[in-house]
Amino acid sequence: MEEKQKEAHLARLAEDGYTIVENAIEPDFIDALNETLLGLEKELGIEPAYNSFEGHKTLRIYNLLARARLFERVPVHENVLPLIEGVLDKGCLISSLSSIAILPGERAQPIHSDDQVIGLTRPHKSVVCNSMWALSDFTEENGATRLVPGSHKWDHCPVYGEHYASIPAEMPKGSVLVWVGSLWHGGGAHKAEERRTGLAMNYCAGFIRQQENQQLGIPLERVKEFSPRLQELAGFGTYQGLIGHIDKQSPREAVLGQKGGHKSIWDHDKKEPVS
Ligand SMILES: O=C(O)CCC(=O)C(=O)O
Ligand SMILES: [Fe+2]
Repeated sequence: MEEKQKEAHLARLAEDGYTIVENAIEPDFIDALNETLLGLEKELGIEPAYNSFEGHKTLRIYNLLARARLFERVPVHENVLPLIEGVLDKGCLISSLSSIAILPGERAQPIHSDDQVIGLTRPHKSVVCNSMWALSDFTEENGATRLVPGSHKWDHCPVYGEHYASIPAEMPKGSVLVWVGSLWHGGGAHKAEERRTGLAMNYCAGFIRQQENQQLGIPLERVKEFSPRLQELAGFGTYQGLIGHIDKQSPREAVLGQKGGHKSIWDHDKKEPVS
């Protein structure tokens, strides 16, 4: 992503709480993701969660990095990750990676903000930044994510189940919606025929807990094959050379047995002993 384009997106994220990157994802990658997700839905026998938040006619598959290697390209995508790093910082982490397919007849998800469970006094610096990859077109009729622009600056969270004025994040297949964790939003009602498929690629700051436990939820044999950057994003590095260390090593070194170039924050002025 070009620097100028990135700055414009970051300005919108700061002001409105969200932005849409059109033509962000390669069409053949989108096709492969759709095919893999349809296969996983069958293989895993995915059913709706039957609750008001995850939906009664919505199919969600969690922990996708443990499911197929294709998903390893998602968290590091060059048209999305720079925006996340711009909002959080380069020490950001994958919070969760799941698919959300909304099927005909689904009701609107209650408006919420993704960081409200953390309970920080609002407004606050972003500690969560999420994205929704449009694996199909997103339209008002098929349940495009609803947004309350500017609500990330408000000092309170929405009341669960209450109606709020919102706009649909309409976008063509291959686009990515990015929003900050405090923005009020929710999945839309589905009143059309074709499923609305999204990939929820969510990130958090490197100093808070990830929503999906990546270190225990992804087999280590799989993590060993991740790129170094993906290993860091999954939480196998440390934040600022400190948070997440194991005996002053990063998890990558201590658990995966890989060289991580990690330096403890305390060793910034380390000198060899004088004999
Ligand atoms: O499906 C969507 O459009 C949004 C889902 C969402 O916001 C959530 O599950 O937290
Ligand atoms: Fe959400």
